[in-house]
Amino acid sequence: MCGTCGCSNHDHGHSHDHSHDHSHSHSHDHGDGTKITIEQDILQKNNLLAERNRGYFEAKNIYCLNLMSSPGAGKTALLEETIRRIKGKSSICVIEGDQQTNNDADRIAALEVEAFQVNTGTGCHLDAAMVNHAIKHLKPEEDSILFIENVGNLVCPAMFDLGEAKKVVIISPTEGDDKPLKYPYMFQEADVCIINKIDLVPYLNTDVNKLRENALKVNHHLELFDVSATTGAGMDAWCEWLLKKNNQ
Ligand SMILES: Nc1nc2c(ncn2[C@@H]2O[C@H](COP(=O)(O)OP(=O)(O)OP(=O)(O)O)[C@@H](O)[C@H]2O)c(=O)[nH]1
Ligand SMILES: [Mg+2]
Repeated sequence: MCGTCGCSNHDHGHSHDHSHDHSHSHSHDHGDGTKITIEQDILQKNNLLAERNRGYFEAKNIYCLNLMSSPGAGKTALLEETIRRIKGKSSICVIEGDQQTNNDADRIAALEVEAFQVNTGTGCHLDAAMVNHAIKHLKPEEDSILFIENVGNLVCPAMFDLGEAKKVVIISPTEGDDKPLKYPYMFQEADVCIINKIDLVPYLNTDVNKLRENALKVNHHLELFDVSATTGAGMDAWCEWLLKKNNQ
């Protein structure tokens, strides 16, 4: 929970044109002054709504993946390359989370895939209410894949269940090999870890074996993929996994 940055305190006193439902965040002021109670309230409310999202996805056989990483690890680039490869094989739509801009939704829309941009303003993660709002607009088809690109942040998104089937953390070697140890919650929560920008490894000091080891040290259940969204290396294995899971 972002108690320090205060991203759950949406009473930031200005109006801005973003599309998510703030109702989850206005119930904090219990007057008892305990942050723990507030955090429990927010997470509990989020979890209830996440279960509703999950029920909707299960009923319609929508395979929902929550992609998370630090800013710039390549979530959108990975999505673009994934979409190019699987577009004819599955119906797809995308929820894009960013603090500001429609840039990422525009990048997805350029591939003729429907995308809904959620701007979180000062918020540094998506929550289940925002996803619930977005799916009412997107109306994903039955038997489809719904990708959620979370706000670029290796910390807070790990705390918020969105109702997804799988959480996917994306890490790039440019970030160094120690990140799973420094930001363990994200890696603990994730089901899949994609090491992107593998094409840059020859130019960096990062030890990718160590990066893998560190990720598995935090969570030995992680399924690992090495990919380059730019060169396409490793993309076949990732897309194969994705389509196989979607058909299960
Ligand atoms: N060399 C290389 N560059 C990549 C790769 N994937 C992404 N990039 C570059 O990394 C930069 C960031 O990529 P994005 O896809 O915008 O990253 P993001 O995680 O979506 O960023 P935010 O949404 O802002 O958090 C861009 O300049 C991409 O071209 C890759 O596999 N190899
Ligand atoms: Mg992006």
